[in-house]
Formats: sequence, structure tokens, C-alpha cells
Amino acid sequence: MNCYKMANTRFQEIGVDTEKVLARLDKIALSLHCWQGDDVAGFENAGALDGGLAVTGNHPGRARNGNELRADLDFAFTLIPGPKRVNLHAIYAEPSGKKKPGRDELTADDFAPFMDWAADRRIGLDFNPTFFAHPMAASGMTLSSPDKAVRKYWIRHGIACRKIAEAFGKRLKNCCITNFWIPDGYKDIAADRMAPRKRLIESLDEIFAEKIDQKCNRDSLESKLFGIGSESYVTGSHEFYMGYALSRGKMICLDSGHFHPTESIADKISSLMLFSNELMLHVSRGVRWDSDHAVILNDELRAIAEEVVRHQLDNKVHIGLDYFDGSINRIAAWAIGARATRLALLTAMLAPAKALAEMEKKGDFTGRLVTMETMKTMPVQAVWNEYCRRAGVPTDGEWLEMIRSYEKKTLAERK
Ligand code: RNT
Ligand code: ZN
Repeated sequence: MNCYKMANTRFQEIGVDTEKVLARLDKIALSLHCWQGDDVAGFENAGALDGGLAVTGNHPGRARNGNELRADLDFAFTLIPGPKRVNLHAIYAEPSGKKKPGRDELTADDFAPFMDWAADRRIGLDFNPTFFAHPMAASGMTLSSPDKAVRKYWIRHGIACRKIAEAFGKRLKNCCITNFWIPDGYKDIAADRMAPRKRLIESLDEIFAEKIDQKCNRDSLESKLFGIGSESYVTGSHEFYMGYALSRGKMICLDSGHFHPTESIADKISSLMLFSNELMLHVSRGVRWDSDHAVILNDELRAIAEEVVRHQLDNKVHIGLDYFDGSINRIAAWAIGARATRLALLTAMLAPAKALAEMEKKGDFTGRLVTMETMKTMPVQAVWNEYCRRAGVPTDGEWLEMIRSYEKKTLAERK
């Protein structure tokens, strides 16, 4: 008997149908962040990354333009099972004319190569205005800046981005999610912690006043605890966006690296989903700080997946990856994180959720803990390999060689 058949029988014994699980798993799309492919450089030749973001490592073969980035994504897709989306940032515009548009002048045409590419592959795109790595963001403040001209510039950028996202959604017949993250904050102790937040409310309200077709684009807002250079104060804190997003009918975006190091976003999901219809996640991995390490199958990721799966939030919690590691093969970083995230979802789906909840309700905490421990050695890998095989992608242990040969054939040429 093959491994999958044995696993199927074993899971049946605990009341789980692996075929149903595989069908359910295959309906969840993961949004792959384009910026892992080029260390968040973008195509503007803007110079150094800032906004408190930092990429370390100089592994050879970074994508230097749209074609290289799309080729790398295509290759990554051959390593990642299941439905995918791609998450773009405004700095990935590829304007065709001689005159480069300002970020406040960008239009959907500037993203034609990515739109065509996504249409060919029948995948959806997500989007992000880029409020960093730009002279108008040099003060460390954008939408909450005390300088009206600065605020206005970024408001125009926000509006332009939502229109671009709307065009993505329309063209691809696949609703885009536009995520707003701003770097605004202070390195040192703030004298007035409220004024920037008031300005941020006004700026956001102005951006969202622009009517956009909800079927084509919806917005999320991402908080942060601190960044490099904004250690003492961040305008867009978690509490700020909780209040703002919930009062404006917008989505909150929880980034797993944006909280205290021992604070997990997994436990926030059940609370937020009682007050909101949808949620965006940026799955990342902080090591000591918001270091954006490649996501791996750790307890945190498993806990996040369990929350999504146990509460049947498959269509309501949108999962995007967000990290940038330049010290390892960048395509492998995509594959490691995306495979781990899907494997975490599969693992969660293979657990006897109903039985666990029943035990808990009855106060059988012994049974609950024993069952959870038993799950750790159940033959998940056999089901995972079967899923990969059916999706036509390599199983664990098979894809490293593919990475190595792409590195030799394609990345080595990029000098
Ligand atoms: C920054 C946020 C944000 C960015 C991307 C590039 O701390 O996590 O999501 O990583 O927009
Ligand atoms: Zn993020």
C-alpha cells in the first residue's frame, strides 16, 4: 500500500477525510510578495531602502527588472502547490514613456506588464502603495506629516494606487486587496502622540473618500509596533488601526513581525473576526525583532493556520507572505515560506477539530492535550506529498536540486 493510502486510513480512524481536506486546501490562495525577489528594490532606482526596513545578505542573482522578477516568480510557481496570487508594490511600476511619472501620477498602464502576465496565468494581483524609499518620505513622516504638502503628495499616491488596484481587479476578474502600511514615527520620545494620529485619520479619510468598486478592490491597514528609526513612536499603531479600520469598514492587516516578540497574532484572529468581516495577514518571521526572516513551519505559523481553519475563515482571512531575505536563494525563500504556510494549513485541516472542541466543552482537558500531542506525529507528510504530486510540483526533498540548477543556469548570468 502506498504511503498516502496508509495515511488516509490512519486519518479516517480519527474521523478526518483526507480527500475532503485536500479539496478544501486547494481553494485557499496564498499571495506571494514580489519584493522577496529583489530585496524590496523596485524599479525606480530610488537608492537605499528606508522607512525602517532592512534587507541583509547579498546572495547572487537578485532580479533587476520586471522580466527577471516575473521569470523568477514563474519558476517559484513550479515549486509551490495550490492557488497563488502576487502582491505588488507601487515601486514595481514599469512606465513605458520617457518621462517617469511621480508616485502620485502612477496609473494602471504603468503596470501593464504585470497585469498581462497575471492575466495569462489567471491569477489575481494584490497591491501596496509605497510610502518609503522616496525624497517626500525623507522626514520619516508621510500621511501623518505636519507638512501639508507632504501629506497631500502621499494622499494623491494613495488615491492613485487604489485606482490601479481597481483596474487590476477589473481586468483579472479577481478582487485586489490594497494594503496600506506607512513608516511614520519618531526615533525618540514624542511630545505629542495624538497630533500625528489625528492627521493620519484625515489623510486616510481623504484617500478612501474616492469611490472605488468594492468588487474590484478592498483595502487593508497594517499596524506596527516600531521600526528602525521609529523606535519610540509609530503613528499607525495596532490600537490606531483597530479603531480606524473597524469604524470605517476596512480590513485590518496583522503582520506577524509587528508585535512584541512573544506576542502572537494567532490569538488576535478570533477576536477581530467577531467585529470584522475580513482580515488580511502578513505572514512573516521576526527573530528578536521585525527582521522579516523567511517563514518556516514553526509553532507560530501553525497556530495562525489553526485559527483560520478551525473557525472556517478560509474565505475571510486573506493570507499574504511578507519577508525579505537576501542571504539565501530568493526563489527558495519564496518556496520555503509558501510551502510552509500551506503545510501549516494542511496540518490544521487534518486535526479532528470537532472532537477537540467537544472535549473542551465537556471539560476533558486531558483528552484535549493528549489528542493535540498525538497529532504531532500523525502522517501529515504523506498527505502533503500527495497534494504536491497532484499539483504537479516536487515533494519535499525534491526541489532543492531544481533551485541549484536554476541558480547555475539563470541566476549566475545576472552579473
Ligand atoms: C513593513 C511592513 C510592510 C512591508 C512591505 C514591503 O514593516 O511589514 O508590509 O514589509 O510593504
Ligand atoms: Zn507587512
